[in-house]
Amino acid sequence: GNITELLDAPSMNRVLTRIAHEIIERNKGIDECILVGIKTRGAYLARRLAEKIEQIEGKPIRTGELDITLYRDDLTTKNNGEALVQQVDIDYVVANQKIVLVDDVLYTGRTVRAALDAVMDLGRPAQIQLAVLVDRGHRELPIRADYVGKNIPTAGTEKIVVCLTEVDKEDNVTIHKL
Ligand code: 3GP
Ligand code: 5GP
Ligand code: MG
Repeated sequence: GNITELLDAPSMNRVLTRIAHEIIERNKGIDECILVGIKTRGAYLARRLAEKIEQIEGKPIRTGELDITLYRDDLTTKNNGEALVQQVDIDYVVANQKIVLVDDVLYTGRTVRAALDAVMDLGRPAQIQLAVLVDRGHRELPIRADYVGKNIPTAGTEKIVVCLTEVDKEDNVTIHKL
């Protein structure tokens, strides 16, 4: 199929810089915020945002990670099509804090729903926000992102490929039409 580039490395960097500023602005600082990245690529994006926020604010922001796997193709389990939390790495008290979930691609919203459950199991946050690099549409749940890098209306048959230097040698976002 054909491949189109949606974000190159400089554009991705600008988008992340903009989201870092938006997070600081919306929360009037970051003292009560914890960035929580959804593995794999959402966790790397959360670390990049944390680095930018620290540069802008002159102090560190707390970060954590969630490992959530989607069993979309697994017809052998009762969890078919559902997102399951595999691991929670948040070494802070979440009660009364503002949690900013970070993921690479937002699609059906099922991964985020599982992330909301995992965070709320740890305590009662003051607020949970969501930042995504790409919103490709096709939500199956009433979930939306507070910070969006790029809105990309997609067909169900299309695939967004997010490459990050931490795992993929390069930074870019492409759409693959099947
Ligand atoms: P990620 O862990 O960095 O998000 O799920 C494993 C990888 O497969 C994901 O990487 C994601 O980039 C890619 N992927 C592409 N389409 C899908 C999809 O529909 N669901 C999930 N879970 N991952 C997808
Ligand atoms: P959702 O649970 O919203 O359907 O999907 C969110 C998760 O699935 C993201 O973390 C992402 O890894 C993956 N995902 C869904 N669709 C795509 C896609 O088109 N491209 C990529 N890279 N990941 C996707
Ligand atoms: Mg992801």
